[in-house]
Amino acid sequence: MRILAGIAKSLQLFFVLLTFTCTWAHAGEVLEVSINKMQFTPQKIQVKAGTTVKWLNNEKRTNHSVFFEQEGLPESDRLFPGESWQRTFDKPGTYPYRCGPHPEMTGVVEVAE
Ligand SMILES: [Cu+2]
Repeated sequence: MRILAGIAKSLQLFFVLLTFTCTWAHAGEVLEVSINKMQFTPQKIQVKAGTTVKWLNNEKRTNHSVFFEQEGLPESDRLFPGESWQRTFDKPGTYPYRCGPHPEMTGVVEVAE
């Protein structure tokens, strides 16, 4: 019985920690945009302020980048298949972007309060 009580205590602690970790992770959520078939998917993503957006290149052989040209920011590094790049959005607003080598590939991040 002693051992069972010990296990129950450990489990309880485990769930308390799990709950705490999930709550904390929610504050800085990470959402993913897939890059595949010469498209950003979803093309328009709506997030809350404080969210990190991660772009993942799911192509077989094409490389892309994420370029917030209108903001005057530098282009991301070229993302080869399997590579990703991320940006955290702290301020509400509309953030259009495009792919560096393929200007016809566009997307937008809408950040709400
Ligand atoms: Cu591209």
